[in-house]
Amino acid sequence: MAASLIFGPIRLASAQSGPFQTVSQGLNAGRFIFYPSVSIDFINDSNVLYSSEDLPSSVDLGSGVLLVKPRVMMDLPIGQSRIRWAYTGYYRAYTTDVLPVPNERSHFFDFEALMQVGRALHLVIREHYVRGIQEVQEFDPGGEVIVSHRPFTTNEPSLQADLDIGARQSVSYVLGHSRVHYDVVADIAVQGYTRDSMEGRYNYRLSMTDTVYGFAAIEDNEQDRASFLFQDVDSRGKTLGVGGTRAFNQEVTTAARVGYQNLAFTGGSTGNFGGMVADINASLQLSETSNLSVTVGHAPYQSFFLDQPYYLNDQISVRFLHQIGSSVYWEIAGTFRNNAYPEGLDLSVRPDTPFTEDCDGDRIPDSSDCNNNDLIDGLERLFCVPQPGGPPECPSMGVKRNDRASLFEIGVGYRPRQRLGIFIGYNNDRRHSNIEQVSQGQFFDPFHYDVDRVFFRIEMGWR
Ligand SMILES: [Ca+2]
Ligand SMILES: [Ca+2]
Repeated sequence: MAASLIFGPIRLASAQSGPFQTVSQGLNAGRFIFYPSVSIDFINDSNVLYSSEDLPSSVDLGSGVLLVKPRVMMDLPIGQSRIRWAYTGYYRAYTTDVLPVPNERSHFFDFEALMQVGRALHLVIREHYVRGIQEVQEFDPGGEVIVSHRPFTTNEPSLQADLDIGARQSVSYVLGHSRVHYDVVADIAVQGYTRDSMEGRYNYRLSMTDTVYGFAAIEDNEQDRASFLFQDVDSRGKTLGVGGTRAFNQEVTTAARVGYQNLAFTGGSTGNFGGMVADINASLQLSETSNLSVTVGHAPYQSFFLDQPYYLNDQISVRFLHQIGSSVYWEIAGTFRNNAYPEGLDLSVRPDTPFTEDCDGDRIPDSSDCNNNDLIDGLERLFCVPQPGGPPECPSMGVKRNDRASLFEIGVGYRPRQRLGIFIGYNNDRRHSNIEQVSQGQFFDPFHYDVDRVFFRIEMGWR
């Protein structure tokens, strides 16, 4: 179709987040192929702090943002093997002066080596490194953690070995490690965590593109909570299930897996989790000019909220992209999330509650409950309003936290030349919870935010 010639065919949205994704030819330099590019966004953001707008003290939280994203990707094909690495920087400057870091820098580094060893063995070595400030979804895909504008580091090396044991059958071994760490933990609940995982698969190839597999996985998660009151909640998980992938040119376009997971926790006062988990990413080419991608997830994610061990996340995302003529396209996307916490909010003093308050002012902590009402004073100040001559009013006491969040995006792009594109977009990112905290004697939803962004983007280079 002639319409596709200038723009290139609409890319199949990769099911895996795509640091190596390309839409056009790169620059050849000997055996190397380079993709250098830069994009510049001019953004009007209504709430850069993700503050609750229910707060009585909430002020104007909006800001202009200039976001410059340089990217360079290098591809080195060596026979059947391939080495790629990519760097993307996020350089943000704000017009507001309320942020702790006025000019933010984030750095993403990805490495991937696909190696064919002999006829039957394929090795994949990956590294995903982020030095981030805003990009909390890198380590909290369910959306509990709010952007705090504090720097963190994530480091995720992994190794995958696939061994063919016949024309259609193979076995895989996947070893993963994640380490997440915040530099400074003042006024945030997360210090970091370390996770190790191991997975074995038996794969059966149905066709050139489609593979189904059965898997067994174990993982070990060790938390660092930045909490004086609550212990770290560590977990060990076991999962059994089945999955399938569809791939074109080594890029996975559809991946689905469903299983049963058991999580056993240590630390905190909680039972274990046992239940279904699912993760489905499908990209469908509806026509030569339109593409639909759908993501569905159901999984427990670790929590850093008070003493909660995890939250059960359900989410669905849909993205539709449509090309009009040779150089114009538009897209629309929506994500809906529900996060359910297993335990009711408990403010009461327990046998293991540490001394946190200095009741008599001699600078030595005495108790967590100076007013002797069996509620931890630090939490009582956050969640309760004192009532004259009676117990305080604590509307969230015993309530199981439940968050609902949505993300809506719409935009139109124009690509007058292969190496130049512009995009105008709008997105809205919002969340509500059923928890009420206190500020200046008034109750408000501390997990509420509602962020509107309008942006204009220029993209240049080899992408
Ligand atoms: Ca004291
Ligand atoms: Ca108390």
